[in-house]
Amino acid sequence: MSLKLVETAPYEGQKPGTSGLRKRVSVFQQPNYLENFVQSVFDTVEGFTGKTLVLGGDGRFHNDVAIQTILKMAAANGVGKVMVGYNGILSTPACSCVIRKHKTFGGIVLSASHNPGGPQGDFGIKFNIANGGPAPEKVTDAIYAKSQALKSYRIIDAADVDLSALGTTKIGDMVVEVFDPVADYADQMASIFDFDAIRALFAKGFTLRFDAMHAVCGPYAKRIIEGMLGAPEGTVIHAEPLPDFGGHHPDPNPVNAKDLLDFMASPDATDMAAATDGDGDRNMIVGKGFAVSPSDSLAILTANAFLVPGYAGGVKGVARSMPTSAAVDRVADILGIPHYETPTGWKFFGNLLDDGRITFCGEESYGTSSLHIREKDGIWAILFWLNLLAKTGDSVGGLVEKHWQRFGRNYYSRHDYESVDSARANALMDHLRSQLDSLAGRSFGAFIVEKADEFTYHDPVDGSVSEHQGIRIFFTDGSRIIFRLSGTGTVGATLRVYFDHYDAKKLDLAPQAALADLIAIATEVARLPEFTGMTEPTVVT
Ligand code: G16
Repeated sequence: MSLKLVETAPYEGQKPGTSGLRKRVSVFQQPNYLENFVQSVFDTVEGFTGKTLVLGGDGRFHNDVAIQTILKMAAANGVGKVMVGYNGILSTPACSCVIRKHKTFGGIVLSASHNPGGPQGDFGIKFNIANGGPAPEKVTDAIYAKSQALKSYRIIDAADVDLSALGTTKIGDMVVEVFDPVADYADQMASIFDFDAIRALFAKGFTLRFDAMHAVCGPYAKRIIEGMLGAPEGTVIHAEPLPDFGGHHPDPNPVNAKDLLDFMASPDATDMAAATDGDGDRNMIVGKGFAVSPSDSLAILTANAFLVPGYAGGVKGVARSMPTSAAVDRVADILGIPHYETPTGWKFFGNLLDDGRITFCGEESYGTSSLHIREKDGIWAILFWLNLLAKTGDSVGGLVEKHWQRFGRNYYSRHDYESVDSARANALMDHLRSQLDSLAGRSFGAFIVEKADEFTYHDPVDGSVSEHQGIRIFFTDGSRIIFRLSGTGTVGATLRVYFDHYDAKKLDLAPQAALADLIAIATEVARLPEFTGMTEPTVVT
């Protein structure tokens, strides 16, 4: 085994987006591309010599190749030990759990999350810090700066590690431990939720369909839901992680999990259905005939947290990303707890959680979690719902309706325009910016603009400032339209337009109908067809 210093040259564009560096697999397969980024991480973070790192991914194509490279580079850079998931598998929430439980220096997650996989699909890499959460912007900015001036990387010439054998081995002086990626996470879930009550629910004949979308959650859901909680075998479908996710798009939303929604609208529907994404941090909850809005899910979990043993001590506060509906704010106001509004990106919740300000946080993009880890957590959210159903004896639909009756309803939807030409998408945002000073006071039918701005976040814990986090139009009745460009896409630009409209009395409208006026206003103000070249969004959530 010998240590090599390999000369390299910077690649443009290795700037982490909303959640790590995500590119086409073919981009990552270029000589030294992954190596450059990994060396930039080691050159940026300090104090890892002799310490432990956690490593794993969602099993997508290139996962295995990348893991072997990272192991050899970790050894060459002086890491003391790497804990790597069996067969390279480790969900994002389980990685956060393991980092925290074993007090490691940090971890590396290989995933492009909900983006498609396979040789033609996407790949990604993300560095998580010692609190178990994604590296904050100041760290990712520094990694990017290093990548743009990189001249060489360090790697050890060694044989590949057998990831299909649990136990320890060595590369040079570095210990490699191939560990069971489910065990610690499953223990944590059992310590939060009332597993006895959920077991009793299944024993009474309650039915669930859990779609793991051939992504990372299959082994977790099999062991926890079918194994520990006694749900019948076959409850978890698409349970085997596949490098191309079986050709599907592992994004649990009404478009990419349409089969699940169709099933739940059929006479064969189970009592509840749920799906998780590529790396297991997103979740979708489905009742008979409808999907629960992620913003509502966050609000409902917060309002009912007292039914879950892990949160019986109370809720300190809540946070949501800015484009997420204000449903949880109403719950927080009634509970008398603070609520925070952060930019899109899970990394912005880290300080609030570490500072003890919040118990729950969530996003409209199908992410919900709590202070138990520092990532969003798909299976956690599903277990939370099961816990609520077990304790109340209610249905998914029943819980949602009762919530609206008590708090009113935030009609909410997100419209995505995918693969828009980047220059045109930026021109659209500039066009909106140019109107910010003139929109206030303008009437659009019954809607009057109260103010319009571009969201800047001032982190209340460390004082950091994040600018350009979305353009917001507020109306006098409390409705909002938000425009932002996604930071997770890999082809062109994805424009996201978010709609939020509150009604305390009319609770049973179809969301797109309830939001029709706001949708028309957005189309006019942003000249959507002209800039996007599309007359309809490609995804509606
Ligand atoms: C990531 C981030 C989330 C964010 C989502 C969408 O999720 O962790 O915080 O809400 O992307 O971001 P954007 O609107 O910029 O595409 P994931 O599940 O992809 O890691």
